[in-house]
Amino acid sequence: MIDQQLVQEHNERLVTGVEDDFAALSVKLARVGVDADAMVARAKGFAVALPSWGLGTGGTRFARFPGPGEPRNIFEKVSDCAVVHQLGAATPTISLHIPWDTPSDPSELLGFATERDMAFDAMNSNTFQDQLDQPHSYKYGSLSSADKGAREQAIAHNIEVIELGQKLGSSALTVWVGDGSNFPGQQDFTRTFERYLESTKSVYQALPDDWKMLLEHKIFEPAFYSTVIQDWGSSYLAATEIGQRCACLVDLGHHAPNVNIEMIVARLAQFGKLGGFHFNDSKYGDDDLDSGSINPYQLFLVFNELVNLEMSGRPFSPFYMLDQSHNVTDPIESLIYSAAEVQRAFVKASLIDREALAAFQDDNDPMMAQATLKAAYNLDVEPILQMARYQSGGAIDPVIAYRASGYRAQCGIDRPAAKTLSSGIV
Ligand code: AFD
Ligand code: MN
Ligand code: MN
Repeated sequence: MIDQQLVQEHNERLVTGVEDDFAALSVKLARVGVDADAMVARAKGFAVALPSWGLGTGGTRFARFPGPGEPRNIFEKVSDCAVVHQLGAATPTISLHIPWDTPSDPSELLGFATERDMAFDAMNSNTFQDQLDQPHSYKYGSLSSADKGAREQAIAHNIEVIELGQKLGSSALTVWVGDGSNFPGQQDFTRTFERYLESTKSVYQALPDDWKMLLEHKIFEPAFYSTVIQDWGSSYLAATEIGQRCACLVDLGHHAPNVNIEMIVARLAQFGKLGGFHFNDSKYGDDDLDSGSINPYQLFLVFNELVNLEMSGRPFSPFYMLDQSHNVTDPIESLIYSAAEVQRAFVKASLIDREALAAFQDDNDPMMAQATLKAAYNLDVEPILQMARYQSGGAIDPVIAYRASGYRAQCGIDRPAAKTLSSGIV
């Protein structure tokens, strides 16, 4: 962790400016009947989970350029996550990837995290790569494989992930499989999907009553012709077949280009099958770029749907996670900044005048309807985010505070690079 004294000094230098900006924004918002303090409270209540696999430098299929002081094991990843949360105050939980993060002693890991005020969010299973000692290969698929042994092995792995998650206080299993085909004719679409359903139903039977199972779809990659859960339609069908506590997870980078993601969100929400998100941004495919770095308006429109859902009074508790690969930035900086971008979209979406919007929609007034959304989107809510961080004990400008702390340089000394880093990204 970073010395809290440094954070305090950082805040003392900036707080007067923040108070002035916040006062000005409060006056502006009061004119349209919005209480700025209530928005600060909302921002403080917002949380998004950190991906354990996002703490090391990612890479492409061409190369990986590691940075200094990268975490070499799950404990060092948790330490880095704690720093992200200490400064950004929006990321109190960690989403683990198994077996990359498998602890030898789960209670030791839980204790280590708890001491740092961190908890564990959804667990991710991994049946898209072979482990050294496993008897059956996933080369031709896992939960949907034609090989019964591979399917059984994948089912058993998912159940082990649930059992580990129970020991760590998690309450969800996220299942993403790379299963698919590279050639027309390679697989029978129907039989493959049937096998997937049969396997996931077996996993679901082991799901504790208070757990959720989240299905993550992805249009392509690693399979380049067909993918068993390639779109939200397949995901919805599977989640519906599997059971009530199974729902769809939307990764923002897993869609065909130009797909209207916010409408997918609305559809899944309407039918009670919106389970969670992997936030990131993309320009071309599953780019895993930092949230809000390419298309912040899309992120805002997604949150417009989420706030709508929240206001509707229907049951609402999607899992929010970041899922990014940091290739050219310090992962800690990217995660701090990205979490704040997601939080910003949430706050802006909370400022939409929904009554006016509904009236413009019913009057068929597209100009004023879209202007109502833009009015909220164009507001600078930075003082609200800064105030939320300040009141939560975080840093007003967390990336600046992080750089000033020298944390990365210290990690560079404390963590001499290992030959292989355990983190990975697809
Ligand atoms: C995949 C998915 C999924 C998975 C991850 C593995 O986004 O969330 O866990 O990459 O690195 O593309
Ligand atoms: Mn994902
Ligand atoms: Mn992905």
